[in-house]
Amino acid sequence: MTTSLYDSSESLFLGFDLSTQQLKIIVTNEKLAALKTYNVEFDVLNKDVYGVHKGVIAIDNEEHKGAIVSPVFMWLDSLDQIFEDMKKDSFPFNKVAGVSGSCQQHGSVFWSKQAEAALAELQAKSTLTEQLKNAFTFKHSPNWQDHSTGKELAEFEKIIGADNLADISGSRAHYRFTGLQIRKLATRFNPAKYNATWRISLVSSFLASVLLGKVTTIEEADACGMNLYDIKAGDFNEDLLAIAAGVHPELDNVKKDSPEYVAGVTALREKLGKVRPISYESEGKISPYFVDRYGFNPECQVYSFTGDNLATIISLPLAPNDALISLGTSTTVLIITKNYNPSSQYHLFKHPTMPDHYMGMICYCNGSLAREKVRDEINEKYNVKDTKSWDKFNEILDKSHSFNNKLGIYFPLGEIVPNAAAQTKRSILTAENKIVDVELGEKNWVEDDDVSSIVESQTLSCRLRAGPMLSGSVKTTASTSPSPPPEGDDKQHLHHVYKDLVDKFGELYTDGKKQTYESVTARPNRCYYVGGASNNGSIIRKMGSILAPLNGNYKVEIPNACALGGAYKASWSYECEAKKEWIAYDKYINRLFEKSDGMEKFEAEDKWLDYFTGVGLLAKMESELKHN
Ligand code: XUL
Repeated sequence: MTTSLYDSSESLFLGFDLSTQQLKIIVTNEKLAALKTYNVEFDVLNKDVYGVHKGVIAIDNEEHKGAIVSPVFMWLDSLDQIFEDMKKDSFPFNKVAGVSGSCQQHGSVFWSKQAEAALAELQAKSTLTEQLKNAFTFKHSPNWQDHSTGKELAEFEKIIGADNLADISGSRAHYRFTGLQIRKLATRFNPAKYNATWRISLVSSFLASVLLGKVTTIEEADACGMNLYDIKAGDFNEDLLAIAAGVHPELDNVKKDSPEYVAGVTALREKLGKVRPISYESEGKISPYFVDRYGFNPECQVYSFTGDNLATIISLPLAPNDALISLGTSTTVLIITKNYNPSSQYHLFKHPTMPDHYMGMICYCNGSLAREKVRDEINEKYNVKDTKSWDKFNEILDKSHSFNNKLGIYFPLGEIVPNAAAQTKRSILTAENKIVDVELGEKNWVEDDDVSSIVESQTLSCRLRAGPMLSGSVKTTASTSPSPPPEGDDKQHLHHVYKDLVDKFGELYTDGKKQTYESVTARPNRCYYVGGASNNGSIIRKMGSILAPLNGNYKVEIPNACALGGAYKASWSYECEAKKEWIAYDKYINRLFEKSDGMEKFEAEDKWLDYFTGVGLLAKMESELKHN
């Protein structure tokens, strides 16, 4: 008898990841072991039919400038294809106890009135695409890279205001957010097709719906990427629905409470369906189509699917106040928090598995590109032959142990956070506490200063913006330090530090909001570093010394984070259902620490107090930046 990879697993779980360029499935078991992955690339799947490039179609005509879409049928074909591949690989579908997954955020799928029956009657003998060909009103789904909704963005913000919209929905208006995309379709792209739409899903609830054979509810965490959902009220916001539906009194010449207004808002509410609060409960059993065609166990449960960034945070043992810092082309910071402290400069979503928790997301444009420019400048100065080498940059960075009252802001691209034009700004804080702007080559500022400055300013920006999201933590030393001072002394000391800071710089504002004692003195619990630059030990050690988390810095390598998050969500839900109780997700996922696959703790000096001056200097420099 041949032994299989799956013999020692009691139950299997599938984590889907429907991203921009591919559909991936990861197979895990009840012990959270990742056993195998499968994937289908959209650019090679039915190339002649879909003709996508990097998974999307860019439409560049006058009317829809900046539109970027994905074919819905391509996703359906990829689902049949991936299961076909797994079947060929003798995958034991009958052992799958539960599925969940992660999907690109913000995209929407528009179901027609024929969808309900078509989904319910799927037959194993033909494909999803053949049987669902009349199930959609729009055959394309707007992609998160879409920029065609400038008009709608202006309209949402004119009526609601950026900060107010962030207060209600967790984010100010963004081109890609679903509410703006819906308004575009409903008012200018194709009102007839919008009106003919029976239901609207996000990409996450679309995939869950296909697997269930019925249209399911929108998942609450992913709903926070729509600019429509009132997070505190736990319901769609009527004003925002009216804008999206094209019946807003101030925009669409429709009287409030007129039949047209009521019908417009009610129709959109019905299309979106109810949002179910965060839950571990199953949405139902897998559709007989997948049982008959691929051999799934008819008892296999489908748990709600969520957005990809949300799935990423549940792929790691993240606890409240932890931060995940992704150092790619752009820098993205994800924070787990209990504080609902919205800002127009970042996003807040509900946490997908921990009720009363949120995920904060800060997206910077300028990440590795800006650091590489400084590296190139250094390599040129020192005639380093290998122009892409980080050795000299790191050697200089390793020598900088504390803040030297010099700071630079490096934005080769216009920046979102803070909202500013492309520029470079270098400043020195004098002994008299004056901030003096300098150019490279002036007042002792040499190329070497740019090395520490860029890592410092990028990290201080995260520290400043993470502060309001974190729950106040008043400790001056990390718990790993040899002798942490007692709480009382700690508090007193911090009050002095804070007072010094305000004496030096005055009150601090970030993105128009006042920083408080609590926000400036909040420290993250743990920091996790992922993505390209997390492989540079000098950079992450420096970042770790400035952010100085209370319980350690970790470098992590998780190539399938989104899919894994989906699979863990499925196995956690399954275990909660079996025990009939809510298992705290952070406790459940903590067993990953025991395995520590791809997770490596590293030591960094604790320079948290030392960098208070840097915090003040950066806040002041940011207030002087040029805008477009
Ligand atoms: C997040 C966003 C992207 C997509 C990528 O707001 O737009 O990260 O989710 O799939």
